[in-house]
Amino acid sequence: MTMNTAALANRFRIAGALEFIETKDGLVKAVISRGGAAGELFLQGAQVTAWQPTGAQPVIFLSPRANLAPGKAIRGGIPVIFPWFGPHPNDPKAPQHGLARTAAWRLDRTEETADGVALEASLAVGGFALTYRAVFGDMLWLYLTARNISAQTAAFEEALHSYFAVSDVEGVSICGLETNGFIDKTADMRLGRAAGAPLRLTKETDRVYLDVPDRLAITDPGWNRRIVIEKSGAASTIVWNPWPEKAAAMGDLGADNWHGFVCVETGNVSDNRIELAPGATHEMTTRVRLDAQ
Ligand code: TA6
Repeated sequence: MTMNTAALANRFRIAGALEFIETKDGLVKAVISRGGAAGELFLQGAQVTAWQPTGAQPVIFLSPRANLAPGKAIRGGIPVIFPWFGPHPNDPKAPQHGLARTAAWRLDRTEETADGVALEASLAVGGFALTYRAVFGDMLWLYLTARNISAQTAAFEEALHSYFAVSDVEGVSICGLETNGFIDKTADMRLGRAAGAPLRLTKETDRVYLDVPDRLAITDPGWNRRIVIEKSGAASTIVWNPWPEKAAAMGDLGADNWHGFVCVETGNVSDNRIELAPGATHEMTTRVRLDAQ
């Protein structure tokens, strides 16, 4: 059951802090503003598409060519990837990156807290019950909980596929992965060795890092800031930028938009996938904040 925008606003709006609007193609998004901080979340996919703390440049990138239409994956923001990451393991017809990002989530609760404006949504998918809480304030807090509602032990992969806005992807460096090897998706899944230094992107990059530390940072000299990503319950990090050639072939991105973002994704994928007994739950959290350089 989907509620129309008016009914949603009636039930969930918070005067001066949270409103609901509908895009021309009929998608509903929550628009958050509080004490100068701003944010957006689409109910389709429970997808954060904007977060900007007071007085700062945007932290989340949304492609200017993104499809904002029902059933289409939105290019940018923070897609929620569940219950599989990448191509389906044995069904080539199944959509890339699972079902949650194009599904209609149900909004369950909104509130103002000391940390910011919070929205809670839920979705039943693939034998799991998901709840997702996003809190928009001076920091961005994300909590994804999965409960196995089937009668069998079951496994899933998950990721918060965050597109972080940067001044220039060729100028940033990523700290926290110095001692981790990776699966290189640009080289037939070959294993890459730990670099021993912060990661700089110099070409198309698509890497899965396993068993990573709980704190990473993107240093951006162009905007004189660091985006700090702290997480729990998430053992994998994925780093991605398609570079110009692949970006040009993506209708919802284009060769003019690849420079302004880097994906640094929090998740549990590949050997870090999660297995849950019936009735068991798993929570993955991410907190994003800005540090001056
Ligand atoms: O997270 C990196 C990745 O898995 C890449 O392989 C690339 O395909 C990217 O996701 C985007 O996937 P999408 O299905 O949104 O085009």
